[in-house]
Amino acid sequence: MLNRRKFNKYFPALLGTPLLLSCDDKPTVQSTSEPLIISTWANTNANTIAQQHLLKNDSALLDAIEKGVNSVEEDPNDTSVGYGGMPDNSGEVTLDACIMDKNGNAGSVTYLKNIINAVSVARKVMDNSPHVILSGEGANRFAREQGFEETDLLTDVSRTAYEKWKKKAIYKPEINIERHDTIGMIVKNKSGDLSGACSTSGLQFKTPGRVGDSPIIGSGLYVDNEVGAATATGLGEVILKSCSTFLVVELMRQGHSPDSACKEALLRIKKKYDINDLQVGLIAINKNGEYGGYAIQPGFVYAVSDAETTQVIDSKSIL
Ligand code: SD4
Repeated sequence: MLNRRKFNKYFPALLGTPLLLSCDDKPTVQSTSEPLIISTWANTNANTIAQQHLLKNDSALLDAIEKGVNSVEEDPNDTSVGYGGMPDNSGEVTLDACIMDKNGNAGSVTYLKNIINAVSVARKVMDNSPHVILSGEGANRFAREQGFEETDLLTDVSRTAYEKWKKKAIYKPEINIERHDTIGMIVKNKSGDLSGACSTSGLQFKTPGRVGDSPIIGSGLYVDNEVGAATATGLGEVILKSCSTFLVVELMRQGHSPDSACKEALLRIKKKYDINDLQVGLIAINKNGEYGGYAIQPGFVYAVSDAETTQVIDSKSIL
């Protein structure tokens, strides 16, 4: 079947999408009108919110990203992020998030409890503290000082799912079945600047205290305003051990297209680890406004918006 991705690949001229060749000679896709916003999974609503903010005020790059990501954190139906996120094996929801700007500044929270907008706390860490990462009770204390309210993040749906899981209590991350919809969002505005953010409740039924890739700069998110930006989703443990998003940006610096850089970073994971039972999805944009994504397994999608359109793209995969 000729899906949107294949159509884009084979008929770019018909879409007014220029075909570009990078040093790796792979066709890649370039946005036609900026801002360019791409997010992991089908987070089209978050993209649209960011897009509308940027169309009103192109320089408010971080506000646009924060508001887009907040919408997913506040959505009870997204069981991998914020309110309604799945708990750890003790029944508690704990959140990881980070944000990185065009100047290389970053803020992050790990193991945050009872606060819906983890990415907003991460932004405060970046803006209002001398640190990059605040964790656990220290992150909560800082958030309270910054005026954030605490609330129960469990919903009836996530509580029931936890009670059901507890009967057997077997921890096993599942590929694309557990709603893998951690949001990583990376953006290039009209002025050509890059920034990004990532927010998650992590893997469901994880061990209390577990921190994944999402709040770690260079693993779940990396931005270099000279080169490009990348963000990740999937099994955080292998992403952490591979510094995957830092690697993607460095590969783009060497001339790889976003698609090719994401693929190469996944092949590095494949070299060291048994990847048959795990999923990782990577997405990237470069300074020219080219974007791409790649996953280990089929089934990963990402949302792409420019000034006019939003589409969900089926990612290519190495398996
Ligand atoms: C983690 N990478 O905590 C996250 C999980 C994820 O969609 O992406 N879920 O390991």
